[in-house]
Amino acid sequence: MSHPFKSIPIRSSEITPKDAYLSRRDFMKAAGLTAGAALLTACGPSVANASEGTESAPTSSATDELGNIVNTFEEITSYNNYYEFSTNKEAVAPLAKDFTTAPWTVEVGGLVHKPKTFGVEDLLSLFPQEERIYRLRCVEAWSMVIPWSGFPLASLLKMVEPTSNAKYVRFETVYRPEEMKGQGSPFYPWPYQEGLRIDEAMNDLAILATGMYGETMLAQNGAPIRLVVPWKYGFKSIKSIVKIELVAERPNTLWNSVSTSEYGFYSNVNPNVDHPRWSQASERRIGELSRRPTLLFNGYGEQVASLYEGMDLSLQF
Ligand SMILES: Nc1nc2c(c(=O)[nH]1)N[C@H]1C(S)=C(S)[C@@H](COP(=O)(O)O)O[C@H]1N2
Ligand SMILES: [Mo]
Repeated sequence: MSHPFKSIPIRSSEITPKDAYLSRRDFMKAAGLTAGAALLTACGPSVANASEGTESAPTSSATDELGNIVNTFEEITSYNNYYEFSTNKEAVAPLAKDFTTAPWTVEVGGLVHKPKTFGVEDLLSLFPQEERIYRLRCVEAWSMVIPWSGFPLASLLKMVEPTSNAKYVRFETVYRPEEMKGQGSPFYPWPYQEGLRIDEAMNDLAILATGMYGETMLAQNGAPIRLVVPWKYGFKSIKSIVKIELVAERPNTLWNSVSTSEYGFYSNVNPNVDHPRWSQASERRIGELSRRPTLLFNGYGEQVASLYEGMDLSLQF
């Protein structure tokens, strides 16, 4: 079995600011920049560790399996789609700054034998956290490469034992309009919800992410826990999840309710099926000047194409 991603098992106790710093330093090295430049651009509390760390740099969190360099911490945390806070990507981070992410529970139920409500800290201790460097391709035709930490969604689903009637998985974001002013907007059917077919949800590429760049996830990226489904357009990767429900029927999704003809249930990344209002053939990688071609299934076809055997990929949007 070939794994497309660098899967580095890490225990949460091992995730330190220093590791995160080293990852960023590796990135700067890969980008041909000096240590001084790395210091100036490194974000967060890690700069104090700068003089250490010649020993045991992580093998490299610097590129994905295709050789794409990871985006900077700064890029990943300052350009966000999170409509609960704002429709302006640059405004999300400041508005999400004081969002309460603890305590936090995730209710897992529906068509399962063992429904259970988990505290996020339970999930962190039950399931070993792995680093997964994934491309994120937004339906708006921009993309990033992001070093998540998290665990396979399948591990959690197996624990609650879905019944044979469970055919889909439905996810729901927290509804907290006092803290999330965007939820006051009548244009969207809050709370945000998303869904996957159960075999998609069981695919090893689908993870629940709790961290990014080796650090605890920041609110703008969907803290404390969010879905990441890297072969689908970014809006499937729902943030700040409080509920996961196994169901028999295909669930509604926020974007499909808003515009059925533009945002389908499957929404697999596909350069050959244009959005009604723009081409999906290419994308703008944040931090790069020229566009690059978009890959079918965002480059993860080897792992996921079999899920869609016999389906007409031009219709499934
Ligand atoms: N709850 C919720 N989840 C969401 C969104 C949102 O507005 N609300 N935006 C989606 C979109 S369109 C994208 S591209 C990704 C962006 O994730 P990032 O900001 O961590 O890069 O989150 C997705 N998950
Ligand atoms: Mo998106």
